[in-house]
Amino acid sequence: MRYLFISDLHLQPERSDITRAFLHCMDTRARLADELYILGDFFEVWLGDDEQNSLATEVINALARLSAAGTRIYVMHGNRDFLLGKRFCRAAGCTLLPDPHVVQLNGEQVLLMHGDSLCTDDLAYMKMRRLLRNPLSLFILNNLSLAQRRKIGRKLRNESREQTRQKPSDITDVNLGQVAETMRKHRVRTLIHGHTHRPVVHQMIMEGEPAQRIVLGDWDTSGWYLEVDENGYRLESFPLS
Ligand code: LP5
Repeated sequence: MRYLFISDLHLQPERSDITRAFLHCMDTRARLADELYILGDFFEVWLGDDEQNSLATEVINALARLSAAGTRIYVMHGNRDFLLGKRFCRAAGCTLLPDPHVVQLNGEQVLLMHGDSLCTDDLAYMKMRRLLRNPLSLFILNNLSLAQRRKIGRKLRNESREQTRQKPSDITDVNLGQVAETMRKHRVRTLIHGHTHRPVVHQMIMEGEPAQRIVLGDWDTSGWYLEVDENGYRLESFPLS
């Protein structure tokens, strides 16, 4: 079986180059995959499935075509698009995965996450995450008008942009103790996540055995994907033009 993983595309009307690269990827590389996994922050900001614009329509149609062509599609929430819901998934022909989620890839149990919940040294973010992601907040957010959500979303983005600039880079990366604990808890030797925008394959030793943490890249000056098949794991990038 062949699997394709992407995350952190941050699709937005202002970056038509990223949208073009994504659509091309869906019509080419993704067609060769049995399963496509989108591990969060697919959109720059997703304010709810009632948000209708030409970008959303184009993306939904591309996913629906891919799904109809036989590739199973799985989507996980990121910190920018956790309001992505059932209506989007139904239209796009994809399945929403919980975070974390364990899948079996060619016989190996592999843990999939967006990655933000591993950044436990970022106390201000952790506090905000707990506040926004509890069921009561989600209920309230989902029942606000689109205009109110837009206003709050803009405020959060601006505040986050300002604060992230001032945070030391080790604070905004994953906590390695949290990584080890999470991998142990789920009994896996491979973890795939995005969020930190630091794409690399970390080889590690866990309990005397080889293990790996594969960090997907964000799509900005380059596009990134991870391909998995019988020959192993390949993290690849290509220039965005
Ligand atoms: O996204 P990224 O990688 O740049 O930064 C993240 C953390 N920031 C966020 C916030 C998002 O960027 C913006 C959220 C988009 C809105 C989603 C839609 C739902 C909106 C609700 C609609 C009703 O996730 C950033 C991390 C960084 O990753 C690295 O891990 O550091 O976290 C922060 O910057 C959080 C700040 O430290 C704390 C912010 C306090 C916000 C106070 C806002 C007050 C206004 C609220 C009005 C109700």
